[in-house]
Amino acid sequence: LQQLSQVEKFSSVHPRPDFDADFTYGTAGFRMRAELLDSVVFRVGLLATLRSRKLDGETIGVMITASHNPPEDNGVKMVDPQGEMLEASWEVYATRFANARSDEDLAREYFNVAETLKIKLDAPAKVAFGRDTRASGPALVSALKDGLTAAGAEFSDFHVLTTPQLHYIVKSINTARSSNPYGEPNEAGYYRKLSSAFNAVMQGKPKPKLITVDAANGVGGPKLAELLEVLGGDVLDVNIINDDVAVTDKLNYQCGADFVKTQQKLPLGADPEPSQLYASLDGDADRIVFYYVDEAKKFYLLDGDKIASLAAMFIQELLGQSGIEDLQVGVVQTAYANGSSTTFIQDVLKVPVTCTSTGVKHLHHAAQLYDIGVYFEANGHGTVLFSPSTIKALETFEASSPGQQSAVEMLLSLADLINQTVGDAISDLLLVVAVLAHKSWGPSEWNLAYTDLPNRLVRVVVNNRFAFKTEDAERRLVEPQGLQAQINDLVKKYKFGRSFVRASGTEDAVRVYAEAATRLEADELALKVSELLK
Ligand code: 16G
Ligand code: ZN
Repeated sequence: LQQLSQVEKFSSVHPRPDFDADFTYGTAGFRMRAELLDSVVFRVGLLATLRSRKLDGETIGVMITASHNPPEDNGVKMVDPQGEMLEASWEVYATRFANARSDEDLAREYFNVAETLKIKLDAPAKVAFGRDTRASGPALVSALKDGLTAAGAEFSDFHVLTTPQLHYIVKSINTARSSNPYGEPNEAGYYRKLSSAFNAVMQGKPKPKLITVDAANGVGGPKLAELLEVLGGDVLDVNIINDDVAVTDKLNYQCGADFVKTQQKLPLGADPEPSQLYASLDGDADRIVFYYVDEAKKFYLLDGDKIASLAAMFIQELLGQSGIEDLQVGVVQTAYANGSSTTFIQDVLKVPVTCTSTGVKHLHHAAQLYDIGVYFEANGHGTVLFSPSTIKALETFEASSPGQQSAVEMLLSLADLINQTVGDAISDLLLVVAVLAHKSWGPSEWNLAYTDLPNRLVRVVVNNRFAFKTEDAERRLVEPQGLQAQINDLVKKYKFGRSFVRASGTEDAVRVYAEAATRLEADELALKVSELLK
């Protein structure tokens, strides 16, 4: 009960702002203008402490970032012990905490959650946290520390990190004393793990051509530079552009993965060099897209679907060479995946594809059902998960030829190279570079595997986006009634036509996606479906 008065006392220093709407812990945690977040972050500190207590003192992560949002925004999200997103049932508590009207209400919510979940308030709790480079970060970190102090958690401040680095550290802390530690639980350990895996995968391969990486003027720039230093100068030539984190207004401005994916053009500061490989990270380095220009300076995007196809192809080939027969690689996508990528993966690679709802947690969980699950959103967030039994099968496999042996070793090195907790732009960059080196491919050869169907994404503001209910991984509307039938009638008229409508989880709008055989038809289909919503 002393703790409850502590909670109230500290909370009075972090009052809930005047804010008409409710705060919601959504797919990306809480995210909004930074000046509204002080009380929210304080309260996340309280909840993270309870979550750690609930899980017998395992370390919970808290990341302060707003990813690709503009510099004046910030956000906060919790990381579960194995480096996964917060378990969905706790999102409700996060939302309730954030919306408590007064200090007393908050203390009551705190007590109620502890009671409902039978959490002992004197049990030990540990929380590890980090932040991106936003100017509002340090103040939010102090709010978080106050929350952790009020609730009585032990905490470690990892300062400025990429989101995937924090996920890595959380998993590493919690597996440190297990028979299978994930890695050294600190930043240096992250660089060492990635660089030794990359060196193993690249053994005997020539040094790749210069790569230009746009770091969105975010945390990925300095962190990639640190990794390259650990790798050593003669392994990889990377020209990092948009790596100014000192001028915080430059973050994500005309650059970064989201800009390049949505605008389909080069970021600020990139000189078009034909056939060179380019990549853009987002503001917290958990998303990456690649691209290149041809001799005529025409721009080609290599998005998450292209990365998934490349990774699945390489892994499928290695499994074939290894002689292991009972391991299944599968790909997980969302409805936004380009139809050509799905066809290519299923029909050419003969790899099964699962479609899930938008949002990393859905893809991640579906990928865990495969022995090796490749998941990517078209926007460039994704990773490849190797199940524990797959790792065991690889480690104990008795190869009957050197070819089999090297394929198995390669798969094991890939499992170390690829962040097993969450999509990681830096790790995905190394993965793509390695696969291209193995195939002796440049970006245009990679792009040739399949040709994207022309597509169009339209944002439509409607009266009530919650009226739009979907099924079948968001591919079909069940409400408003009758609308899906009208969409179907339109789609039928277009060659390779496909279209779906879903409410955004991050904005007050509905999104319409359409693809068809030609650019004009894709645009027209998107427009016509949008008109149905008015
Ligand atoms: C969130 C999701 C992202 C998804 C996006 C869709 C996470 C960590 N992030 O940013 O995966 O692509 O929402 O946005 O899950 P939308 O609902 O506005 O289309
Ligand atoms: Zn991000």
